[in-house]
Amino acid sequence: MAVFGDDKPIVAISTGLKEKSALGIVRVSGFVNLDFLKELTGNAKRVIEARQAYFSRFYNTSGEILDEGLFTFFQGPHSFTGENIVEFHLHGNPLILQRFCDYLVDKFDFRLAEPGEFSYRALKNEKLNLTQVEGLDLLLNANSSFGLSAGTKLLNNDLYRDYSALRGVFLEIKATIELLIDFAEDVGEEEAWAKLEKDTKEFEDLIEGLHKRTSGDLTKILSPSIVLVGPTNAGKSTLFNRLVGENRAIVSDVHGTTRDYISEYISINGSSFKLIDTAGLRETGEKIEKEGIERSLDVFKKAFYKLFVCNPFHSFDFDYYEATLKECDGILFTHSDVEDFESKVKEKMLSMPNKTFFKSGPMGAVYFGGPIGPSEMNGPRGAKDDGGSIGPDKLSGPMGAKGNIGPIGPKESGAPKEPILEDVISGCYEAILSGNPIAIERHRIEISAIYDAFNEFSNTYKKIRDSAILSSLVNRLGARLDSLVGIVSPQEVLDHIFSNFCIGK
Ligand SMILES: Nc1nc2c(ncn2[C@@H]2O[C@H](COP(=O)(O)OP(=O)(O)OP(=O)(O)O)[C@@H](O)[C@H]2O)c(=O)[nH]1
Ligand SMILES: [Mg+2]
Repeated sequence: MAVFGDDKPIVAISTGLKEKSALGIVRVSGFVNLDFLKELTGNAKRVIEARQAYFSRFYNTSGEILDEGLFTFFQGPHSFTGENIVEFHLHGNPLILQRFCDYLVDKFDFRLAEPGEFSYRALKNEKLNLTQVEGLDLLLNANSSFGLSAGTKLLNNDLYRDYSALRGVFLEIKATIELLIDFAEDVGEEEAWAKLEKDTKEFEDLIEGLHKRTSGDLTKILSPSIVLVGPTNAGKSTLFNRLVGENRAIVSDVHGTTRDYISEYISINGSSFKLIDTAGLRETGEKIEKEGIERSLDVFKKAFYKLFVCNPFHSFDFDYYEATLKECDGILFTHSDVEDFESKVKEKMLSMPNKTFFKSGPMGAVYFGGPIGPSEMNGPRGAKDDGGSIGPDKLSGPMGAKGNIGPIGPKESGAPKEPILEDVISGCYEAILSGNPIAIERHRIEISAIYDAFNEFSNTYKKIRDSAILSSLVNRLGARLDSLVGIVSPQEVLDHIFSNFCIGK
């Protein structure tokens, strides 16, 4: 493996490179002895024990103080990389940290680390396996709580254990087939076929379990987005601002106010979602608006939860919105503070597909929703069948900022219970997470390939009991397994994995 050039000692800022903060960490790895550290601390005789934090000043050659802070020595192989490491906890101004790194490079035999080079050395020195490195990558780049926990699990070898179990059964299958080739005429042949049958069944159960966990769109799982679409002037940006808790999007009564889509992260029931406000959809000949609409439809297609927002008082051409309405997950009506809202909503619903319907409170301030039953628009509609406009008095208070969307009326108002928007969304999200999806694209591809290779093996095995043919199929299966477990890691796989890493990791 030679993703990174040489084994020279490396140095990097391991905390953020741009933001000023109270503390920053510089990490060095791969040095032979602690002479540089003794010189840096201005104490050639100091005793430095591993895994002890020491406070010190750090000096340059002219005796000027570079900074002061803590340092800890980790003696290889008992370190993250498996090499000798020192971590310096310095003041978090990136200028201080950069000057410190530059000094180590100029004065001692260090070079600046490439992104991911510490992790690469950990892999090379078998301190981490490939799935752990991938877990680390997931953890550091996660945009959702699921990504965080999936990354942590990978780091803790959860999946690796499953893969190893699969490979263990595979090795049994392979050994039996080799035995069958070598001792075809032996008396033990029948037992060998029986063992093969048992192991094949075990492998099948394991790979099917893993294969099920590769279903679903990974982008939606790792970076779930909620997109607000709908006609111009529907109140999308008003709702967006309420949900993010600030006046992020421009709101106006001019049709086509939002051009480029904008997004912010919000937290719903503990999970993070990217909320996207989009350009209102309408027929237009205006070039920029048209481009904005195309982009809106593009993010709409990729979104995890697609909410169609509309003003029930607007008349709109259903043919134009038909596809979007069909594809959306829920429909939300705004302008509940305007007289006659309920009858307008009922009227509109007659021409809409049967989706989960929600209503916002005045100016998107509060909202509640819930599926509206089969007919009339079918069946009881809960709170609002009593008619009348929805006022804040009947609902709960205004929606909060990030992490505090809702709570929504019915629960607190004593009105009949209706599902609320955030509950519906987090319910959908939990449903896709309940299958414990595998969060690494490479693993998904390998598992699918193993699944196919196994099916080919298994179908052949059921038809003909020819150990030579089975042997070649089993070898193909083995190659994919080795690649999944990381026993064989082609250069481009490593390049791809490490290209995601940041400097200092
Ligand atoms: N009365 C009332 N007015 C609302 C409500 N929601 C939005 N509005 C008003 O409707 C107008 C359009 O609101 P926006 O949020 O800009 O609508 P939009 O869907 O983002 O519009 P585009 O960006 O043009 O697609 C603004 O004047 C809002 O103040 C509501 O619930 N009640
Ligand atoms: Mg808008």
